[in-house]
Amino acid sequence: MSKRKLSRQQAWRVEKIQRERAKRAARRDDAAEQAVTGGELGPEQEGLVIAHYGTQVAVESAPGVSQRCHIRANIEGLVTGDRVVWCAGDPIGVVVAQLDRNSVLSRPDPQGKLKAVAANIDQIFVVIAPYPEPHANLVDRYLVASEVVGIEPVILVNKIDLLDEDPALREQVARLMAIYPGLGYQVLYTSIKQGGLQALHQALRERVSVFVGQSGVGKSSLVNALLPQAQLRVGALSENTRKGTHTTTTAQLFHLDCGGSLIDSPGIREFGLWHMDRLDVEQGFREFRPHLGHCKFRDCRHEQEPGCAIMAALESSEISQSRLDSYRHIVTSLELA
Ligand SMILES: Nc1nc2c(ncn2[C@@H]2O[C@H](COP(=O)(O)OP(=O)(O)OP(=O)(O)O)[C@@H](O)[C@H]2O)c(=O)[nH]1
Ligand SMILES: [Mg+2]
Ligand SMILES: [Zn+2]
Repeated sequence: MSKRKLSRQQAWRVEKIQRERAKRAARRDDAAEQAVTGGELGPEQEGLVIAHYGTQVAVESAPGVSQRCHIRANIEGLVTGDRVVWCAGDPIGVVVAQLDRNSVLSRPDPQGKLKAVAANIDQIFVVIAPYPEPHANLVDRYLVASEVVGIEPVILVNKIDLLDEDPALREQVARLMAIYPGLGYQVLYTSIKQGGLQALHQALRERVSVFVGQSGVGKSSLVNALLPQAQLRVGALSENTRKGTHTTTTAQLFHLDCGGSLIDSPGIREFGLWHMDRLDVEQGFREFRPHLGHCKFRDCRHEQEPGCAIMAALESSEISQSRLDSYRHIVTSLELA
């Protein structure tokens, strides 16, 4: 549940949204139950959810063959990438069961409630760009989230063509990214203007990947560059703020020629980790792990306690100042939430 306190107005809005959601769910259940009991459905078969449209999903039985489906009342929180049992119908099928997931990426919604974004994924591409400028600690927040759910993250810096015009910015990006390869994270650089997406193609091969990141960093543009037939809508940045304009509204899965699948997801405003506590965040900084449990005090916060193993690792350069700062920043943001 949310640790954030809601103002009265926010609370009222949340309640209104929940009432509307309940009404929609009741309508949806009617439609699904009618289809199930109406006897006009095909046999049960397995399928893959490739897109989510509010109360319905698109389910694929084989690559390129899909149908819109209602969702049976007892199934909650289906997301793109879920494997399901479904029955074809005319014109709309029905999802009758959800199969187990081997992984799920979630994030808190604006009310702080954890919501799944995509299921059964092998790797998370954290997409950033010079513009819109990354929020403070955004990459580390995503890395922590990926580590905690055990899905391999890859950092993807897009729009590198913009760095050609600005050597100071190029320097800044290089400095920000320098630390990650040494921690074992792959960092890729791309531009849809300059081509050269071979390394990205290679990294996507034979795996299920999801693009996440701020609105406007070019996630959908990259999908279009990799797979022109996807024809996803892309949106220019706002002229005033140079921020994204939330163009993609639903996660959608595509099959790539190289054998992998790729899920494009809606950009986020803020990637909070409100659902985590300090111990999760510690574990999410992978270079901290060998040192955790070795501090003098069991509840050490790694600030200025004597005998702190994390501070000792900082002294010996096994942990960098910037990652320790990032850890502290994230933990403080959790405490303020
Ligand atoms: N210069 C440059 N612009 C790019 C590049 N990739 C994307 N863009 C532009 O960035 C803007 C945003 O692109 P989108 O693909 O809509 O971004 P998104 O991450 O999908 O955004 P949301 O769907 O809102 O999350 C568009 O104007 C694109 O043309 C790039 O490599 N270089
Ligand atoms: Mg998009
Ligand atoms: Zn410590």
